[in-house]
Amino acid sequence: MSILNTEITAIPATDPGLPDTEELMSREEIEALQLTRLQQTLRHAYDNVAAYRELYDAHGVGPDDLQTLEDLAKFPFTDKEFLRAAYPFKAFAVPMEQVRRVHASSGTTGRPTVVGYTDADIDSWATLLARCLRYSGVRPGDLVHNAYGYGLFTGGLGAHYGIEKLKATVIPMSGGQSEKQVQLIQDFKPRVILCTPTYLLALADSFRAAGVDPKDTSLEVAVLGAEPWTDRMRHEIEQTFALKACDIYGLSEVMGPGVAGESVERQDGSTIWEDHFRPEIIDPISEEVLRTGEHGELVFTTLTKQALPMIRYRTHDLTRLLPGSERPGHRRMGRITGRSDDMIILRGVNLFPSQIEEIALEIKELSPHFQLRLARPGKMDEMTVHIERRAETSAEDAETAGAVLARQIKVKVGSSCKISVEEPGSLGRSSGKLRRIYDQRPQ
Ligand code: DLL
Repeated sequence: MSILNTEITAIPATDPGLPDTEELMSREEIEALQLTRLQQTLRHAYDNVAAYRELYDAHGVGPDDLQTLEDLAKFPFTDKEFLRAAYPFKAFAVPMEQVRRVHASSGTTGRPTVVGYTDADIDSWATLLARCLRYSGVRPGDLVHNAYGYGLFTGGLGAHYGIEKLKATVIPMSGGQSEKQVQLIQDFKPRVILCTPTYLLALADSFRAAGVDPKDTSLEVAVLGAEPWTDRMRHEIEQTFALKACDIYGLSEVMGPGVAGESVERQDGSTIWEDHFRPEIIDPISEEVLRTGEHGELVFTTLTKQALPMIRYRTHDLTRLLPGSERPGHRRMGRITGRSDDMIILRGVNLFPSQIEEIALEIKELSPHFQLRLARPGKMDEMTVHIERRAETSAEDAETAGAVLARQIKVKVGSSCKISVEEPGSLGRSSGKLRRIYDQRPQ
């Protein structure tokens, strides 16, 4: 078996509060490293996973066909179906006794996708998570309230190991029990919180219900991800809590949280850790590889994973690549504007919940709590935006604001929709990923 990950264990155990060697590499160094690691990964996958061997043999390609980074385009894509067909463990490239942990994505339909990690995989995941946290302003010694869900979801345990690796102190709270969260945050006084952006807003409500202004908590840094959020939502969260909010991105199939993280100094999009992942952006229809800066679907190839190498994995996340900034060797990603499977097609117009979020948050009478309900009462599809008014806004003013929202959606997105202004706190909250779309149209 080819052994990946050797370089990772060779990283000197430097001060966890300082950038590591690979983080600081130049673009040339990163690309040289990527080429070697890609060749190793392809060989490892081909030799040890029957599904890869069959896929590549059918396409007439093999590990030796990759001589340059551009040669990656010769290889076929993989997706959730590739993993589902290998359910539960057939995509693993190491013997089961070397798999130290599994996680699984819930998946709304069908079988979950199962992912696995060797000892070295867990170690590099923790290293990358620690890197993200430090980059987002967390320091060794900080008290970190981890409200990502523990369990099969990668958020809780993924972040947990990273917090420990950074030599910070973890409060393994998990999601839910908002009153308890509020109490522990007041009693323990963590400087940092990790959770989904919408859950942090739900916690703001719980603080207010407990008679505490969220601005008065000990929280100074929030590292938020696992669901799409906009810069307006960042602004809303930062104002509500008087803290700095940074993005963290990842997906189970590729590792979990920590594939990319955001610099607290710049807050200019998440930096993809390209020593471990080679990103591509493709046109989701033609599957053609697009250039840096062009919008399309994000595709990842893992470069160091032993248990579950993923090659050209289609994430369905829509975004673009941007040049590196704070870490020039590693490119950044723009905000995820949506997932190709979350796109609403309303009477021929494509729209994403993030567009509605962006527009709604410009209207001060309306809150960031909304749901999109789709129905087909007659021949035509209809969308109703159910949105809570802000507590300090009167019902009458909120109705006027609702009409403004409908007009803005028409102008900016091109769709007519109905608005239903709801009472504060009446729409459901989620302790993890929030569901925004409720599609009641007949299939
Ligand atoms: O959500 C891993 C994670 C946990 C990331 C905690 C960040 C923090 P999955 O459950 O496999 O893994 O879901 C992955 O969530 O393909 C995106 O659609 C979405 N997603 C994750 N992070 C972000 C983000 C975790 N920062 C899917 N912005 C991904 C937008 C995100 N979408």
